[in-house]
Amino acid sequence: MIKTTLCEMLGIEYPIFQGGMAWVANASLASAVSNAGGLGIIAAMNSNALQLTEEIKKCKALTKKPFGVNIMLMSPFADEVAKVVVDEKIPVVTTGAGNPSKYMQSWLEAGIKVIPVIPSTALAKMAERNGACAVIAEGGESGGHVGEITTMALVPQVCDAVTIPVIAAGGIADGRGIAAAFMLGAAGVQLGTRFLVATECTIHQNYKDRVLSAKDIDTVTTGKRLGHPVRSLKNQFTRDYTIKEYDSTVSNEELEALGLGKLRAAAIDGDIKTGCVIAGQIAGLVKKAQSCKEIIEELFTETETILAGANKWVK
Ligand code: TUI
Repeated sequence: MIKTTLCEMLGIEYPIFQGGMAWVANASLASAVSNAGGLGIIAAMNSNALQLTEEIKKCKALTKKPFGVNIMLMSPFADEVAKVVVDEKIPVVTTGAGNPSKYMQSWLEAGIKVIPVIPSTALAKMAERNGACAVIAEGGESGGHVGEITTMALVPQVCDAVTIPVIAAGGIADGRGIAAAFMLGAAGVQLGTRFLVATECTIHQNYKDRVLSAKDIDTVTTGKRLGHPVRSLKNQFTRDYTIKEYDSTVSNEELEALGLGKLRAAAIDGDIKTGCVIAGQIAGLVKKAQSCKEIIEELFTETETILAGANKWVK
């Protein structure tokens, strides 16, 4: 079985995180991933302090294994949920969409292991200086809010820039991707898109079906004009948004308003036409629904086979 330094550091069996996806990563999904030996992560994203506390309690009832919470730093509730993770003694916090510096001291004093998502070497170095125990280097292949650099280019550069373990994210959905991440120097991986179709993932079936039918070129980013590009599956929403994004008569405020509530519409209500169906570029590889346990075991069986030299092209 593949073990890395991350397993020991976090008390997990497999060096894999489930991404803290907004409107997706709830107690059901996070507990299933943790019970399967990975690190399940609850997304605080759309929750206020009370809602996050409830979700954490549900997760604690469903697993005795460690799980994490992801704090989306652009969330209007970031300050209040930052306190919840301390009160609830969450062992691991990941952050996204910003710089977590202002919360680091209180989290570290509470004994929380902090693992920020970073899209550049500069932010990785800053995270290490501020006490992060690892970083998640997320390439632009990912779903959701994305940076410019691809996983292939970002991961080895981040590995050279810091001494703490690096977790690779973006464009990984099978054992080939995990093996490649190890080759680039990563100590673990974070997957989002593959877990969207997990049986324990409670999003609307329409969303899951859309991911299962996705092809390689089906994702697009929108929102670059506002400085926050978001990758999702092409649909009526992305077409309308793109037209308005390139129309100078449309104000930034109008554009912001256009995106409001669209992820919830897709994930909860199943509106995959005018909602924002977030998924990464690797969606085209995701072809079957499985339990989190099946997904994780299959991923690492494949990884082991590949790392043992079973690549058919190698002479
Ligand atoms: O955060 C994500 N993925 C997300 S967040 C999200 S919700 C959202 N909706 C509309 C606009 C923006 C967000 C949906 N998916 N992944 C982690 C991630 N973090 N990707 C990129 C970053 C990031 C970007 C800038 C991390 C740090 C950062 O720092 C900038 C700075 O200097 O503060």
